[in-house]
Amino acid sequence: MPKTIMHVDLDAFYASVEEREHPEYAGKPVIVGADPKEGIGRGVVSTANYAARKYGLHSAMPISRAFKLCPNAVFVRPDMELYAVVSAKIMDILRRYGPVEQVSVDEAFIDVTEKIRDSQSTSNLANRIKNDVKNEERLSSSIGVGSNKLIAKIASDFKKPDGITIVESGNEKEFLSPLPVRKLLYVGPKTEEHLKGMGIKTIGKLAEVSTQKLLEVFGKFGAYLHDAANGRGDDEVSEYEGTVKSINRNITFDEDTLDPQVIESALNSMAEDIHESLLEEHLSYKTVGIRVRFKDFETFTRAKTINAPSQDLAVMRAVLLKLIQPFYSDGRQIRQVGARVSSLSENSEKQKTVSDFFK
Ligand code: TTP
Ligand code: MG
Repeated sequence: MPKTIMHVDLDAFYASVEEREHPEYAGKPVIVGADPKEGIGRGVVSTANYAARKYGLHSAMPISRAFKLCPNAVFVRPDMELYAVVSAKIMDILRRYGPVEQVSVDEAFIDVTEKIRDSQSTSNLANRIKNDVKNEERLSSSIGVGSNKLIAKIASDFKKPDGITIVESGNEKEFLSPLPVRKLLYVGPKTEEHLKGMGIKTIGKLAEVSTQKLLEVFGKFGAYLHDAANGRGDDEVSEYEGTVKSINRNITFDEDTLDPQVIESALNSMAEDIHESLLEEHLSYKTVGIRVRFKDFETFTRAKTINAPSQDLAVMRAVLLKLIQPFYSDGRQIRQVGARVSSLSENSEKQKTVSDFFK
């Protein structure tokens, strides 16, 4: 029996939360991201509300370009803690309707198979979920429904913002067919180019290519492409995977630098920030990582896993400092550094660290 999976994705999430908190932003373009500094700011746009998107703005665009396109927008710095709190509340709402697998801060799958009797009840249920989120959190969302996660996810993007798209079981191929191959998860610009070279632009065209051929060209990934293009995908909603897998922060320097003092103070402040989130969420980490982006945008990541889960700030700092050392001898100046903890687990009494006793 096919399952019924919903994918819920909040509309312009960070920007919508900011609008909700600041009624004075009503009707204005709102851009959440780095400080534009009158157009010379570095760093990027996290997201923009739909009013700002009319000017061509989007996530990951340099903030300086965003400032040029829309100088009169409201520019705000992200408030990650607030978004995490709102996100947790939304996930609690979704859990009323079935098992939830959280995918990112603003999106989740729900297995609603048990709640569905007919197509009428599918659309009623999707509406109810959207209304709950709207009434309780004053936020707008889009929902996609399908027999597996691949279809549900693509469907939630189909009528954004504030849309519901239901793909009936049996109609998967028909739904995907006209869409560009880029809509498939894991198909990035490189695969897109490759497929274009083979004369394949739409998912429908891709579905016609034999598995054999795709295996020859892409190896194992070819088998995935064949299944995905034919509307087949994973329908297991795993609540375990839904727990937060990592916490990270990034800092873009005002000027590219190789000054250890500047770099290490950035690492320290990110560590403090991450540590605070860990305390709030009652989480411990086992892996600490850094991400270094050089002036020319070449980017490296390094990570170290410690013996036992810890919540300790000093340990995190020490690992970050150790990981950054080799990058000083590269000679290139650094544009951006990131810090990240992963392999997170819920705290138990046993995992308490020395610093817990001195709080
Ligand atoms: P998305 O769901 O991709 O984007 P969105 O919610 O802003 O807009 P919509 O879903 O309506 O298209 O990402 C969720 C949040 O994650 C987003 O509000 C900000 C953050 N984000 C970044 O910080 N950087 C990015 O590059 C992206 C894509 C998202
Ligand atoms: Mg979203």
